[in-house]
Amino acid sequence: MAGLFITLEGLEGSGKTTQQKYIVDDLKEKGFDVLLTREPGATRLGREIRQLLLDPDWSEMTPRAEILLFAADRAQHVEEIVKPALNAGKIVISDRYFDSNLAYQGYGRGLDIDLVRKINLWAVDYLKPDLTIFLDLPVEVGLARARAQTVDKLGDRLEREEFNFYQQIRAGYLELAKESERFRVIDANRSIEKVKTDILQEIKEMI
Ligand code: T5A
Repeated sequence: MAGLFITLEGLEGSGKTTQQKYIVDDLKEKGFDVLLTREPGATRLGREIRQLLLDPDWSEMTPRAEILLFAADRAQHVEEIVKPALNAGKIVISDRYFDSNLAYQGYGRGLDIDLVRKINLWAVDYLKPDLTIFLDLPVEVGLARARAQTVDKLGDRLEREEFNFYQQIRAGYLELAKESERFRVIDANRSIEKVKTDILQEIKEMI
């Protein structure tokens, strides 16, 4: 495909949303055509799925159902938004992609990683990112940041999970990063400015 596909990964509160605008501004300034998108919920179907996934009322949702709902959102997202933009030569920045499924549902819920990977690769028609920026920080810092900005301090369905769930996710991301050359691990427990500088440097090198 003609474009470049960059994904942002990390725990709640790691700063993905905060950093997006700097990335987009920087790339646009350099003359690139950029598309910013996210998971779950970038498409019409995805917005419905997002409601189901984050609503605390769905406490009975099983891990397998959860994987498949995220994968369904992703399948629609790739076909409707990501692939057309890449084919048009754009740089696509996605806030989360299938590594979230591997980290949260695979490592976090303790499900078979290879199976979660297979489901996801099939769902996205084998489209892998060119570069994945993992914003790493201690779980307690991320959750404190995320909870400080939600009206309901208990948070959404996933934010109500135990501390240990997030520790497994963080360890899972670090494991994924070790296995794959497309990952860059950035210390997100620093000032917004410092994190921004490192992210922009990684993207510059990639381009
Ligand atoms: N999920 C998702 C799965 O389980 N499987 C999947 O396959 C997928 C795709 C999505 C949820 O779904 C899960 C993961 C999530 O639980 P979401 O609402 O999209 O939920 O939530 P998040 O992506 O987690 O978004 P957050 O807003 O919680 O995290 P961000 O975007 O990483 O953090 P951000 O930028 O909003 O920052 C949070 C706060 O911290 C401050 C910001 O100002 C903000 O107040 N901040 C900093 N403060 C100090 N220093 C810094 N360096 C800071 N950077 C940001």
